Amino acid sequence: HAADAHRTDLMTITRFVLNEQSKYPESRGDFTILLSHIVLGCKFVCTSVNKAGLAKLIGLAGETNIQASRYSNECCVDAIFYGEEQKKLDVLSNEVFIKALVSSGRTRILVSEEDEEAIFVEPSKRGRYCVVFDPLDGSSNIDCGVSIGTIFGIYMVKDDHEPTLDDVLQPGKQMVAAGYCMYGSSCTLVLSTGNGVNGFTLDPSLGEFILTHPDIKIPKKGKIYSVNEGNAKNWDSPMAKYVEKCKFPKDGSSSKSLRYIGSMVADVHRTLLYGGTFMYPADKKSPNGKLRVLYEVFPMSFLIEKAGGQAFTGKQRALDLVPTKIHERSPVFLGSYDEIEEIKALYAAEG
Ligand code: AHM
Ligand code: MG
Repeated sequence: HAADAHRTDLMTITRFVLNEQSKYPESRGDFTILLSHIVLGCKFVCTSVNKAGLAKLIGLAGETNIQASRYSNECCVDAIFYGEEQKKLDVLSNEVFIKALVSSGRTRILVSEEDEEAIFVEPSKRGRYCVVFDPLDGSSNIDCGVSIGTIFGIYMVKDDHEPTLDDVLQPGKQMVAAGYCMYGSSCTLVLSTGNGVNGFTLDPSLGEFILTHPDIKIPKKGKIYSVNEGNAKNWDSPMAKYVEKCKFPKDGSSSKSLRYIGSMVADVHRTLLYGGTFMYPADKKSPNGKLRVLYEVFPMSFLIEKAGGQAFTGKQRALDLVPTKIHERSPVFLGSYDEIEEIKALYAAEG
């Protein structure tokens, strides 16, 4: 009977968030509407990512479909590009999210990794939420079909003042929600609205995200470390010591495995489920690391903390950072609670 209920009583992401929001009597349903627009963006990008490999196969990349149709079956081309000029996937994803977010009527300021400037939503379409996002992260993995993803964080603006950049230059701990969608072997959306972290998998036949990973908790310890070790010659000493310890532990524990995809969403997803650490440290060449505070470090740190892990910058709790520019970078160490404790101790020791 239980299995039956499971098959016929589907917990979709919308139903899940509606349930959560009903705990707050002041809730107006705005968040649910905003989220459903984000979900639409994720579904669209998922479909586009899945078609991208096929487009490559028939030799379309970088060409309009008029040129392309010279080489291949026209009907097939139209089916893939809806008669539009082909856009690069990251550009296309950015457009889709911006249009979905603005048309929700629930947003005020948008910050995208793809746009130099923040987007201030026109007054007639304004709402209470500011959304910071990386529409398609992991660009180096796009062309070879490795997992990539969308990352987003959401702030709520309280009063009805004129929006200013300060509305989004807020520490990550002020976010009301954060999440990512991974375009991998399946399409998985992981979300936290403040209490716990939940994962939903797209059922392509229904076009709905179904709750598949309820109440994700990151293991307290981990057996995996994840970092671009090619940068090791430029690391600082606490970082070098931690990785040395992962490889040659002196306390009798077994050495850790290295896993690094180079797609933050995929690397963080694995870290959340299996435990361990994901690190993009500062190094001599990039004193602030590589990853962006607002739409990469904050949302992922928010999720990791809500799942029971920790996120650290090398100096402080990542979610305490106060960004001064929308595209600011920060080093980040995130993962299992005990692993990050160790990294914090190594940094503290060298003050
Ligand atoms: P991108 O925004 O250009 O895709 O860069 C971000 C990505 C992250 O997904 C990933 O964690 C990191 O860059 C990998 O960087 P590197 O290739 O230096 O290891
Ligand atoms: Mg990025």
